[in-house]
Amino acid sequence: MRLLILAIILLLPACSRPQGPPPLKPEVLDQAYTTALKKWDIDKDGTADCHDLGLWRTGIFNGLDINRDDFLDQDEFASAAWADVTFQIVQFDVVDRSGDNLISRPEFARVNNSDFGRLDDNGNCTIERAELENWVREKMRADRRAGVGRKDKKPKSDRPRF
Ligand SMILES: [Ca+2]
Ligand SMILES: [Ca+2]
Ligand SMILES: [Ca+2]
Repeated sequence: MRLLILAIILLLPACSRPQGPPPLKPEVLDQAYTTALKKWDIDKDGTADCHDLGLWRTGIFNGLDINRDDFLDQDEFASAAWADVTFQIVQFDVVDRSGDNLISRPEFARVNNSDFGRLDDNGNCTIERAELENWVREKMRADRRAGVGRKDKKPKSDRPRF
């Protein structure tokens, strides 16, 4: 489903109609921002940034490092895709930049997270409200094209998912 939405978003510029941006209620944006912070603001300082991303990755690394030697071998890394969808695409050999057949903490941390990267449009390592607003607009536009909800009716749920 996420892939379908992404595909629709990617196809949008090719078939966009000349119309203004859809109206976005402040409460919808607030809710989206709250949801994003709930997921990404690990240190609870009110901002979702790369420091949070580092903390999040450290937690995943700790969970995967079964023998606690501060490295991930191929067996330990095998479960990484369950914890972070990024690793469904990024394989062991790519993460292991030094080629020693072990993944160190810095090697693991330097792989960008695909979900965070998608939201952080300007690449400044912080998810801002404006970026989230753009994302919500795109998602609503995609939903409308996919026939989710009706123009004259309130959609079943205004809660965007990440
Ligand atoms: Ca934070
Ligand atoms: Ca290990
Ligand atoms: Ca940003």
